[in-house]
Amino acid sequence: MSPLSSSGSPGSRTQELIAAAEAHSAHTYHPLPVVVADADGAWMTDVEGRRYLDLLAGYSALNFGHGNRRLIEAAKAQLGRVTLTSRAFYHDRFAAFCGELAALCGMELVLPMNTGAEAVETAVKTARKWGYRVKGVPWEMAKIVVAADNFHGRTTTVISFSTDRAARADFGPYTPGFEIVPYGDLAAMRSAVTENTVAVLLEPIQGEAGVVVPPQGYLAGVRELTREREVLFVADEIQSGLGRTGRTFACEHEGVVPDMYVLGKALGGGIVPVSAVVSSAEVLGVFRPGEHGSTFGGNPLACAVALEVIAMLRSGEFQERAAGLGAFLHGELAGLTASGAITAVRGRGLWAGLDIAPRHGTGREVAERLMERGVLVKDTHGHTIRIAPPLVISQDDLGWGLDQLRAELTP
Ligand code: IF1
Repeated sequence: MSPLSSSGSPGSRTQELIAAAEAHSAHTYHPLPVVVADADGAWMTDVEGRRYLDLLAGYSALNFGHGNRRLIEAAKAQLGRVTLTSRAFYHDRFAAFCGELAALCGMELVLPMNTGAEAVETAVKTARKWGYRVKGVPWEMAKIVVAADNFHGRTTTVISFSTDRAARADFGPYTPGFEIVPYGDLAAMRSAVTENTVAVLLEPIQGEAGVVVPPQGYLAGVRELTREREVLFVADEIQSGLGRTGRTFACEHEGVVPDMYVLGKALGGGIVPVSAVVSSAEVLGVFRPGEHGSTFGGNPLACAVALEVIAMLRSGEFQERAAGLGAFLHGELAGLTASGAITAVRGRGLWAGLDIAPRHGTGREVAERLMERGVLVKDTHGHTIRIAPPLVISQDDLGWGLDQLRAELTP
């Protein structure tokens, strides 16, 4: 299925392009040595013509696969009409985008942005303003409770409440106003909440931490606590949302509806960056003209693509695929766990974090060897690998990818 060169060593074109990229870019990443030139569905082709199964899907930004026909058509049609107006004017896709995204979320108002980090920043500003103007928290006293090992983006404020050394070490001074508690610990969360707490900001499943699913009842407990204490429950569903876990939102697995969804990644269909904060009129209604915005936020191209994404999610087809393929994925991984090659598997739906037995090397080393077998995954934290294929992947292709993993981890 994957016609890879038998040597698996990078070709000269690949080496050339990597050297040139490293010569002219800041070294903020350590990519696998593959240079992609083309992609379709769950497959990517590199500059040497080698094919790879994409089991990362742009960290869930490509939930609908590479080159998804419906999404490409929606983008193309919009490219021929109007692509940018700025928010100084209305455009004819804006109302539908806001209305339909709000409806998908069961909420009232939408505040569109572009990247995930911007949407998280927007959520922070919204919660603070709501805290001062609605809850009545004394000025400058607002506190937001977050979880250890979170990943919410890379702006200076967002890294201020990161616990990851690399992500924050040299970038202070830090923004105050955040309280960090262990993830999954409801008692710790309860003690951290005070009358000045305006929000609890959580990933319903922690992605970067290694696809960590909180203990059963945690999200529901946070919901109850935040309701009791008049605190906003802000769910960062940037990675977990929009079908990945087998539901539209990961919060649904515990029957929880937060006060605010923070969305990104897959909302842009893997074509354009589209993010948004979605909430009630009481909460997002705090903003007045001039208080927040973005040149590109809610632009016509973004709205056109996102509208198609929303329409695709409305059918439930992708959530169902994620649930079905997810059951297959986790069944196969359970087999590998039983064999001892994997020491732990976490996740929900078509999303898994696996801890590789140390005898097989680091996650990075396993990812490099899988690359040579035509499978692309991404490591995190030493011995963990995450798997998040496009939701359009066929079960055969996924099975083939897992065969490669099994072959790699079987002596
Ligand atoms: C990178 C991780 C994934 C996110 C959640 C906000 C953002 C993200 C829950 C910010 C972004 C990314 C960014 C990417 C790596 C990646 C990631 F490993 F860091 F955690 F997906 F697993 N909230 N996640 O996951 O969104 O501003 O990037 O649009 O290279 O930093 P953004």
